[in-house]
Amino acid sequence: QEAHAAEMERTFIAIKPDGVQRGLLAEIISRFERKGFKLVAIKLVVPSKDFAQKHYHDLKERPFFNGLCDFLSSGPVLAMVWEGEGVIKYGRKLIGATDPQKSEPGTIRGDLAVVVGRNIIHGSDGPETAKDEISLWFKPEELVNYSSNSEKWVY
Ligand code: RTP
Repeated sequence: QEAHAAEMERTFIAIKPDGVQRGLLAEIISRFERKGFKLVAIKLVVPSKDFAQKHYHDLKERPFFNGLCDFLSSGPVLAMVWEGEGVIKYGRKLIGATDPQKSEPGTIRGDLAVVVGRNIIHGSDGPETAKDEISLWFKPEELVNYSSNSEKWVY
């Protein structure tokens, strides 16, 4: 069972300061929970600007990089790790397109956000980023190992 948990796919999901301030935590968590994914780590943090720059290092050449890092460090962020088969790709699907004007209704951004600079949530875009982001935001001991049920229909 431990070996199984160690191999299970994980992704980093963060509710950005706009999502926290708008009171959307329960709504967003509930979408991941109801899908059947398993929460293995969660904490509320105000990242420093330096930390935000580390998180978004891939985007440092983009014109919006500075504003984006200011925004991410402007208030509490709910950092989470979710686990389950296909959770990286399907997590992105639940989240919807980066620009909420293009996200489909039914997705988190499609239903709950309007502009790209305030799109309420972040999700890792692939296995490598997921690994990097989980280790940037969490210490190994903050990832909780537990079995959510004894059946196989929930991860
Ligand atoms: P995320 O990493 O937050 O899940 O978003 P993403 O992969 O869908 O989009 P990415 O291109 O990695 O951009 C990261 C975040 O930067 C902000 N952004 N602002 N034109 C703009 O002002 C602009 N473009 C992107 C968004 O908050 C986006 O989520």
